[in-house]
Amino acid sequence: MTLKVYINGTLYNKEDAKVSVYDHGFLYGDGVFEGMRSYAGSVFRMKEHLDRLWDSAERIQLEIPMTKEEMSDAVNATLAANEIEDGYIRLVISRGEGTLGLDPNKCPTPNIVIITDFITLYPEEFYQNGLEIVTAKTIRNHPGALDPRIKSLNYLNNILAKIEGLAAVCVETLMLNHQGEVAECTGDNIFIVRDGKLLTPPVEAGVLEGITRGAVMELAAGDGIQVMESRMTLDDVYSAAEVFLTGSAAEIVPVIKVDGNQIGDGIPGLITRRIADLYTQLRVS
Ligand code: PXG
Repeated sequence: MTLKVYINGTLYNKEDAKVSVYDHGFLYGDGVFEGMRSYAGSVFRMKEHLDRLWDSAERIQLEIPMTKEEMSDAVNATLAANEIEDGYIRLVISRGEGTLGLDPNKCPTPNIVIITDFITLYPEEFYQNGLEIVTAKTIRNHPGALDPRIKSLNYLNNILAKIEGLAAVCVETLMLNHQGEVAECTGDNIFIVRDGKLLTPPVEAGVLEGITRGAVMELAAGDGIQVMESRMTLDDVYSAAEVFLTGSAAEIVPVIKVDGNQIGDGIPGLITRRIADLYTQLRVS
């Protein structure tokens, strides 16, 4: 069966799902997006994702021409049309078709795209044995340039960081902020365990407020694991007892080596395993 893609209220076959080359999302990266997961046919934390999407859109003064309820219905209808139970959903809102100049006012109508597809997770081996990551020279966006809280279509600096990581044969790459503090990875948030406590950089350190990150903070607190937002350096990461990454696509992935430094015993730690178990229970509940 050909996958169907939603564009502005209509479902198109994947090969016919197209937007204009004059779309400012294509010309300038002018737009916002979301990446969500569905488990057993229902979208995990859709409300939080839509809230973040609307928030991102507002921060770039892009008005989404539908309600959150309509969007939620459209996402569910697209999943159902494709008979996807366990999948990945990419929501893209671009500024829309305009002229060759930057002026967003020349783009009268945003384009709304919903892609639902099947997801390839990292190989099982990474979940069992942990990942090795490196730190990129490319930093996360300066909040005064492009606020990292905005999930914008401009992912070029994260892509540059990813290229650096791939050159070191690492599937994920750590990024610092403009102050040299640890921020997050190219598509995942980071947590460390120190003295039995879970720490993750605050949003003010220049990170995307991950939905998975939020879920993990709730799960930890509910399980009696102390969790705190805290600014951190690379040395804090190198000397952590455990490190793991969180993201909608990756879920919870243990990290066992950062820039060549072994983390803890070099195997996924107990708190990481506990959080991963709790997350597995939560996503299907
Ligand atoms: N930080 C950044 C910069 C992200 O792009 C996350 C953290 C995790 O957020 P959630 O809400 O998913 O827990 C993301 C996630 C991918 C992929 O293929 C991931 C993201 C965007 C594009 C692709 O893994 N965003």
